[in-house]
Amino acid sequence: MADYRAMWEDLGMDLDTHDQLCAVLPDAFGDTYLTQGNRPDNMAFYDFVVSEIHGVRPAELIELQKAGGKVFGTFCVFVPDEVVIACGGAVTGLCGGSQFWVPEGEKVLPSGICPLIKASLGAHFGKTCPYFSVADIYVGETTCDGKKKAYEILGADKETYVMDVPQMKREKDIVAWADEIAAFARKVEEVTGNELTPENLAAAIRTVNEKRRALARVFEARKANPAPISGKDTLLMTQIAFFDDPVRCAEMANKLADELEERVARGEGAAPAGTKRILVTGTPLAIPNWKLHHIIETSSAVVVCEEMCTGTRYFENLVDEGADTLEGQFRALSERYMKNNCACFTPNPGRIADVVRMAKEYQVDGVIDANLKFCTLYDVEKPALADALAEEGIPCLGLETDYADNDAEQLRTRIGAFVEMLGA
Ligand code: BJ8
Repeated sequence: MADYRAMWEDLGMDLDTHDQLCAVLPDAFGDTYLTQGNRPDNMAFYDFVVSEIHGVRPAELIELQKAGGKVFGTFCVFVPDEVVIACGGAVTGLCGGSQFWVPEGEKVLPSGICPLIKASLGAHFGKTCPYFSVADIYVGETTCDGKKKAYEILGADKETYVMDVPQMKREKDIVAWADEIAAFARKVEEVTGNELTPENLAAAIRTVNEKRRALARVFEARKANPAPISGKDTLLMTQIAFFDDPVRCAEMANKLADELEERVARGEGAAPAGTKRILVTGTPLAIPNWKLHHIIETSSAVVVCEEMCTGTRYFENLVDEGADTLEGQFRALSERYMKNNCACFTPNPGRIADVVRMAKEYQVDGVIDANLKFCTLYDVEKPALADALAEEGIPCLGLETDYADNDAEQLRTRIGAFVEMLGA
């Protein structure tokens, strides 16, 4: 990695503690990623981004700020990037995916809260993540109790705007979410100093739709058997999409998709034909949480789909591009975002239907339903999902894990037995 110490110092980061994080990441990435065989050539871009993860993109965001732009840090796929982009701002994902940040988070949160929330607050308060430091404002959302309350703690330290996500999917909820997007738009105008117009919002909607189409092409290629790319590599592409410039993200994903389509035409796989195909569903896998995929893919299986926010929920469903008034565009945004089947909704039959549909489309041999410890929302949905899959004759393994490595061997044993059972 190039030398970014001066930049990190200017951002007010804790350099000594941050050095400890920088010291372990290259080995973790090398052991998990660079040991894979037959990777697509276009993964070189994503490998480079990881090698510079705390340098190159934060430096770009600082350049944007020098030119008068603002950076919005987000924690959930419900926040409509389109509104920020339309006003000349940038969006960066902030969900913490490393155990490194958890102890710092536990200083301000109870320990019985999900590791994603603890790691996110730990990254903020420990001053060891440049994305938290560079953000001008955080944007939270009322999806789960843990996050809702954590935003109060974050908000006492840095401006945090919270969007009120409806908990049901009735017509009045879609109207309410459109109103909430309109209120967010006023906040974005205030922060950026730029006016939101039907023209700049239409352009931003097209930009983000292009990114969704590009990511969808990569996933489409994974439906082929043998799978042309590993789950680990696809997960990395998706994780980086949360940080990257949306135009570049689409360009790089399209290049990767071109290569994968050629592989599919040649019948070339990242794993040999006959490798057991797994769909993973559940809570998001924020970077650098690669534990589950790594265990699955070193247990004679390949992950071919993620039904999660670091997966299909991030790109499925486009925003209708036909509206030409802000009111119509807010409605179109609301309709698209409200199609997300997060477990925060009640009832939430759409997620179960999605998993069953995708299990067939991606020709999977089995489903792994994995949630982060203390995530009640996804935990409660487990039995209903397992029943629906059983009715279709699709094997399902339910797991609960966190960011620490101390359950890795136990997970390996359970996943290994599951994969072996798929072959029996
Ligand atoms: S739309 S999945 S990104 S809320 S794992 S913090 S739910 S206790 S991350 Fe999520 Fe938005 Fe939903 Fe997606 Fe809470 Fe559960 Fe933790 Fe979670």
